[in-house]
Amino acid sequence: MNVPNYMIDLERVATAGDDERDNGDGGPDTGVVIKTRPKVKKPSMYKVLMLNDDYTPMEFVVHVLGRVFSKSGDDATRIMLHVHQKGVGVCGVFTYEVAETKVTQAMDLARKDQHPLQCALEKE
Ligand code: TYC
Repeated sequence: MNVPNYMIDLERVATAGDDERDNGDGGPDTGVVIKTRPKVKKPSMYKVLMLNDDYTPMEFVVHVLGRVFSKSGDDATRIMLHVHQKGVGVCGVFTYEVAETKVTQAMDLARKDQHPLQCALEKE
């Protein structure tokens, strides 16, 4: 069965009762557990990008970077200035669901204050 790649595939853990290991004595199969190597793949990672615009106040962008992306004041200011000067910058790299949640949180804060701030996801 296909499971998300960050989960251990439990079907790969078999007991003697499940397969050809019945010894034919009619008694209960003994509970020998055969553990195969768990399938563990690294999840894909996604960059959260922040885009420049002409209207969102610098102070508000720094606030969002602190609140949503847990950046220190210095890091938040550095990222904000990078975006302001280059047009786009990276706020962080996360698994898909975390990245998507942070985009939503940042843009919800902006929308509440009527700022046009935009964020986007980019697969690494
Ligand atoms: N360019 C904006 C200004 O001059 C500041 C800003 C920085 C806006 C980063 C958005 O993602 C952004 N007020």
